[in-house]
Amino acid sequence: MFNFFKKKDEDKNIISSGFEALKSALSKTSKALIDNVVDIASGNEEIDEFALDDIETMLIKADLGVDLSVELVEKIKEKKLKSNELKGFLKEEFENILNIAGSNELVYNDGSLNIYFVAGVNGAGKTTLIGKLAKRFKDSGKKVLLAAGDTFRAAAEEQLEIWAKRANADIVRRDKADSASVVYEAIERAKKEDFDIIIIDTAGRLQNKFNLIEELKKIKNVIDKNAPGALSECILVLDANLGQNGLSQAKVFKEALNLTSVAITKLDGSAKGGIIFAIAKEFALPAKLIGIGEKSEDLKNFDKKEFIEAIFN
Ligand SMILES: Nc1nc2c(ncn2[C@@H]2O[C@H](COP(=O)(O)OP(=O)(O)O)[C@@H](O)[C@H]2O)c(=O)[nH]1
Ligand SMILES: [Mg+2]
Repeated sequence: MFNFFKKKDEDKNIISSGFEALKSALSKTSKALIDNVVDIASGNEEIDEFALDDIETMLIKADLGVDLSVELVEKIKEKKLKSNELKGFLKEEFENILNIAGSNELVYNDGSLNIYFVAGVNGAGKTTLIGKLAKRFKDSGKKVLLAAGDTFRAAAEEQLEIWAKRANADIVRRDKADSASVVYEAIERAKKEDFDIIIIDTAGRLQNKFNLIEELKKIKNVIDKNAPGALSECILVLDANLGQNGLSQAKVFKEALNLTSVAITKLDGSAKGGIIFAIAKEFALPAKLIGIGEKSEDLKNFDKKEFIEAIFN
């Protein structure tokens, strides 16, 4: 296992310009999560009951989830924190939460087939994320096959095909076929032609929860049966703008699938990026990828330190 997208020292300039892009994408999240909360209390006095109530409200509003917000406020009270200690406290807590959720490195096993199963509701940004990821893998010399498993909407397959062309990746597409059979075909082809990677696009009709979950489980079984051990990541894609709804979506998908990570899309301009902490805390699911725009280059590895720096500074 190694980090596929590890930064090299000579890329320092690229990293710093990437950091600026991240910081600007996260500016609203940073305001909601840090500035608005820290501004409630000022000076070096102990934070009083009234301020604690306001802090709790602001944390919930910043999409940290009720449980986590209440827990943080309890700690502030217990520790008898002073106003000027609040920012440092939050930073430490957020770092701890992310650490507990586990590694943020996308799993990639060199020398064998790697399957990335991508799930999430319609519009979350799955197909876009797959397109961006395919391009990154291709650019680093890997043989990439996309499986058009969202067979419900013809437009979804076309969209994936456009990304496949852009990335110069191969695609298995069978209009209106059963998604599990598309995945089966992709696995057979990948084995025969020695592909390094399959990325599976899936449907996300949450209106028909039962059917959706059955379909996803069926795909999972096809993978386990025909390519045992090849499933490198089962990724849930969440739109950052959903805030608290993201938590209920995560619950549904976690019940159906053995998720290994989340990808948070549309962080650019969203004030609800705090969802990353709520997901880490509530489901012990690490974020591994983040989307900060619609273009190929707008996919970033989730880097804890960088993320925390971007929202705290
Ligand atoms: N601003 C922004 N838009 C995004 C991002 N990721 C996806 N989108 C847009 O969100 C919309 C839905 O994305 P799509 O990949 O089709 O979602 P899917 O239904 O889950 O496959 C498209 O218009 C994308 O261009 C992102 O990180 N930032
Ligand atoms: Mg799609």
